[in-house]
Amino acid sequence: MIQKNLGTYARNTWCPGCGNFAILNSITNVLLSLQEEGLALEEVALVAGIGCHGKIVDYINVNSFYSLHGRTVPPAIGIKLAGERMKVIIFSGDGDAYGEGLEHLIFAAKRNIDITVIVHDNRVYGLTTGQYTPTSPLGFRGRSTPSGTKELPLNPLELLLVSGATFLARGYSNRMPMLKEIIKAAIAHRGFSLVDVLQVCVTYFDRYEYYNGRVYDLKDNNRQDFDEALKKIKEWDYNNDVPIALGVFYQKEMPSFEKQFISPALLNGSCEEKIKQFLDERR
Ligand SMILES: Cc1ncc(C[n+]2csc(CCOP(=O)(O)OP(=O)(O)O)c2C)c(N)n1
Ligand code: SF4
Ligand SMILES: [Mg+2]
Repeated sequence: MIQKNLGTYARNTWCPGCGNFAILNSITNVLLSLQEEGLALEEVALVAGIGCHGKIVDYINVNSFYSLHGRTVPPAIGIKLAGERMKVIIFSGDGDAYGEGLEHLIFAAKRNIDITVIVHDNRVYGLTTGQYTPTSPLGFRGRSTPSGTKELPLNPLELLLVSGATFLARGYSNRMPMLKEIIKAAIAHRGFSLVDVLQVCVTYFDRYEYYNGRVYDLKDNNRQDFDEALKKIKEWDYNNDVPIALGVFYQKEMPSFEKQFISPALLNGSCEEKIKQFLDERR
């Protein structure tokens, strides 16, 4: 069935000005354009975490699954293994993906399963009103840290690159045309893809002014080069006060996990060879 718009009857409860609107607009636009290119929306499954971000699936008229907090990846893997043709797209928060659910994310990257993870990285627990998360900067003052956090943030892209992810990008909710392009490329990628979206939470951690003055587009970077990607990813460690790159840092073609269950041909030497070659290149 061809759908002209993907709106639902659900009342939107996000705060006015929230960066989640840009992600909703971008993914809706991307899904409609993929439909025009021949994708059947019945073959798309959205998986949501728990948090403000998770409500996104209520606002898109496509099959979806609400997981538990931090548990988006296991149902997404299940859907993909049960239906190899499915496009599985996760919407997760920074608390959800990088805190509670981090171990699942690492294993999904390690396996290179063909799913897309879009992280609404507002660097705060939005739904539970302002506690700090793994990407909150040092000294972040919120409900659980009134005198400021005492620990440095995690750089999730660095961790996922070394874990084996084959597509890693960063977008920003206030750069929507670019965000659409990045999300479309992530969905098209065959393998594990993750887009860390700097999604501003206007209520608990308003960073519009900060990001607007610092973001720049990655241009002419060699996406296939692991070392170059690592260097660029490490440039901004989610804490230091430097320019912040947006775009695709890394993209590499590799056999994906689910294929190995459906194609006996891939279980023979050729698949192992490709994995070995991939690892050799990274040494
Ligand atoms: C297992 C479990 N732990 C904690 C919670 C409470 N909880 C619900 S949402 C949330 C934080 C959400 O933060 P994030 O993932 O960053 O999403 P955001 O609201 O910022 O979009 C927490 C701690 C829960 N529902 N389940
Ligand atoms: S609390 Fe923050 S993340 Fe949640 S809807 Fe409001 S602005 Fe958006
Ligand atoms: Mg959050």
